[in-house]
Amino acid sequence: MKQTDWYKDAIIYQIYPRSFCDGNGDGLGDIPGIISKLDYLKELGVNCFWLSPVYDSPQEDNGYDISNYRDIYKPFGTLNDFKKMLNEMHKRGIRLIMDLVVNHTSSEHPWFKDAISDKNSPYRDYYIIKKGRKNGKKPPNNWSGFFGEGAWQRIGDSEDYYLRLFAKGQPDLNWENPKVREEVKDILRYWLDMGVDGFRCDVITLISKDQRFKSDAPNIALRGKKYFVNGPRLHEYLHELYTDVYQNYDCMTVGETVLSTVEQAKLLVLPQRQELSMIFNFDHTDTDNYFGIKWFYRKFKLKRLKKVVRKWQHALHGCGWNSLFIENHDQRRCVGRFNTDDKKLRIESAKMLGTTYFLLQGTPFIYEGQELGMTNGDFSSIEDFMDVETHNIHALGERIKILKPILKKSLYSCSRDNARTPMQWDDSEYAGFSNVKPWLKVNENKSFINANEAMKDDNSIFHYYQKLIAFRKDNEVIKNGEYIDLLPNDNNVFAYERRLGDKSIVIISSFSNKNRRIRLIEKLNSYKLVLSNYNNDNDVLNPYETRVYINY
Ligand code: TEU
Repeated sequence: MKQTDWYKDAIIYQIYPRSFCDGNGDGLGDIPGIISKLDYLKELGVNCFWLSPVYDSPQEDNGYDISNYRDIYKPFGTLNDFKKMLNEMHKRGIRLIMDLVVNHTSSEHPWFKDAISDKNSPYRDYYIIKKGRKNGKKPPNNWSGFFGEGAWQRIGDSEDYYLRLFAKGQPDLNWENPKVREEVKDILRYWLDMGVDGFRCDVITLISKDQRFKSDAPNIALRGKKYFVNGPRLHEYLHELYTDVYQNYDCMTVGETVLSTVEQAKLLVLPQRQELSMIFNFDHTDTDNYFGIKWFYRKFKLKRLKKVVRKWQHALHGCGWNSLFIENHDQRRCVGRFNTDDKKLRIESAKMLGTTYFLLQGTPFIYEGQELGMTNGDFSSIEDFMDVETHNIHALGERIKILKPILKKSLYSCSRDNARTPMQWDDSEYAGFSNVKPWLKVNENKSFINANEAMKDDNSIFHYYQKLIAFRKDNEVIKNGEYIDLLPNDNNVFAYERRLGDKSIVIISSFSNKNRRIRLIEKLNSYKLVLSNYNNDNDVLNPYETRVYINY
């Protein structure tokens, strides 16, 4: 079967299974829970899902540590439940892409267990195992990983270490070994043959490592990244997966391309290169931190956001494909972020942020709960957090004696658990997520932020997203139009145009909690207002007001 580019018309909803809906009363979300909510999601209007990992796993990193790529984590359900879910999704005209985590496995994967229990194991070369320096007293080089720790883990009291760019239980696979690549292809075929529609490829830009394994110059974080991000054989590997697997299915791939520049990204998505369908870039999520490190908070500036949006919209226009997102399971919630910290204006600002990213060129993703304007968690102690990264950073912060209030503020506002609190379905004790105490603390604001309320209220964020989705569908200007930044130097109002031939759409969003005059009102004489969060058409923008105008 030949690939088509259906993904350009997709509106993708990300489900984080642990936190979505508990169908069997154990406090953990699961597949039966997801099935029970498909009609809600159909009503929202999305036509594709990205499901975070449901594979068998010891859950050190909530499933991003896989111990069996062909089975489901038991508390989430069975393979039969999975097939039923896929069928129910397809029946509703909704596709499904799986999370593909193949930079690393779990340390509980039988390959890894075999590899470290026997030096002659055929699986030893599935991983990156090297002798340490100084007779094994020091790791093979000075690389550091993503979760605030060194990148090497000593194997027992031997002289050998394995590479792990994330948690201890996430050993990196050795893609240099052709057998590893064949295993990955078999896994892909297994799920594609079952009927899944594609993959979100976890940290895919890390799969090729510079084989010299040299130490790097001292660096505040991610020492060695020039040797393990966008490594020498990355494009070759991706093209190989494409030719041997993807091209035989009508599937799509979206790469999580951490730390990629536009030049690198173009190489990944130029269609004639046959690597990935689209990529996630993260530049906009770094507009409120220093050095690309989320823990180093920096006051947000709208001009910075505009600059990265311009860069990516222009770079891929006509030659590749962007994905659009403001939330996912690793990011904090968008309400309260990007200057929208005025709690009284949560609904207005959620709609404004939604409009601003949704009508850019690319495929929009909505993260569970975003359509309700869910907020960061209300955690009261470090014990409330479950995320391995959060605990590592906490330990690191204490070790290097970061001032307690600073460490606390940073952890509480940036922890990934902010996005992982149980989905708020109603105002009952556990928010309708479960009938027992959930694995992570339910946010108390479930009393007024919940799906039940949102469905009843015509003015809810949910219904606003419904309109955004309906407006995007079948709209050629949004899909293919060029991007023009109308006010590049304004630090309060984001205004852009999408233009295709003589058709034009203008989006105006205020990122300010004060009234702001619109400077573009003359341009808009021949336009009509089609969507907004205030229903106001004069020349003053209310706090966080957003408007969409068309000229056709
Ligand atoms: O994330 C990769 C990644 O870069 C993040 O770990 C990011 O650095 C971090 O979340 C910033 O706080 C992917 C998955 O999305 C994430 O959930 C996994 O933990 C990680 O890979 C390892 O598989």
